[in-house]
Amino acid sequence: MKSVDQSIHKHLSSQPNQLTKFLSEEFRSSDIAVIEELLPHDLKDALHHEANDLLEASARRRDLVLESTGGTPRAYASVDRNTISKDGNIIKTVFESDAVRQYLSIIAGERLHKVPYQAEEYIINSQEKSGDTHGWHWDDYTFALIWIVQAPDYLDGGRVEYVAATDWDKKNPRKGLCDVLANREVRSRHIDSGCCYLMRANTTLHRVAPLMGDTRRTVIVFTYASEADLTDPNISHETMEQIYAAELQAA
Ligand SMILES: O=C(O)CCC(=O)C(=O)O
Ligand SMILES: [Fe+2]
Repeated sequence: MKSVDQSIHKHLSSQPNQLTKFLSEEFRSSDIAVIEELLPHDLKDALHHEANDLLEASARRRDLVLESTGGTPRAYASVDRNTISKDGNIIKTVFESDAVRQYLSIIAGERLHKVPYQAEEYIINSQEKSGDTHGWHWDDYTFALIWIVQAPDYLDGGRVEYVAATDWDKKNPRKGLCDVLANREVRSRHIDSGCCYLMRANTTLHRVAPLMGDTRRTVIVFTYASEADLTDPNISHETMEQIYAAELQAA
């Protein structure tokens, strides 16, 4: 898919320097940056279409509580990485794009790498009914890029809530989580459809607040590794192993 990468490269080369600088400052100060125009419009439309088609064809409900993140819920429909890779095209191509990774590396101020754990490369999640949520957690790898395919109505929850500069205490996750929530200010943002956001996800506690109405929120999540992640012996994948147990066993 060389031509797709070329068109992304051309699009990103034409982004104003001021904007890129603004995004990198936003990321440096808050560990999260919302990007409106990471892709040309036709490609973004195709990306969203593919996510909706795959969801319709292959979504599976996840309804669990994860002890590894402090006993927090996951309640949504999702499509796993291998199904997206097998039945899709654009999501995989955008994930693999060197131009996207290079641009995000400028914003992050350090190099982003392809994640060395395939199951976590890209997934589709959709909170689809009242109460659906992606509960509090930290990610395994440093960077997450989340594409908002469909945002919920403003008054119906589904906001991204987060606390930057925090650590996942894997030995005592419940206590670690409660300590952060007791002592730190939680930030909250509605992120509109058509945008994506880059987050320093291994040291930013985050969740998608429960939906409160008959609305829907769909995202595509890309995971990237930092240079340090590539040799970090403490990285483990217990949340993925629980959420995608059936798929991982089948593979
Ligand atoms: O849906 C979102 O905005 C965040 C998703 C997320 O945190 C994750 O998949 O690890
Ligand atoms: Fe996450």
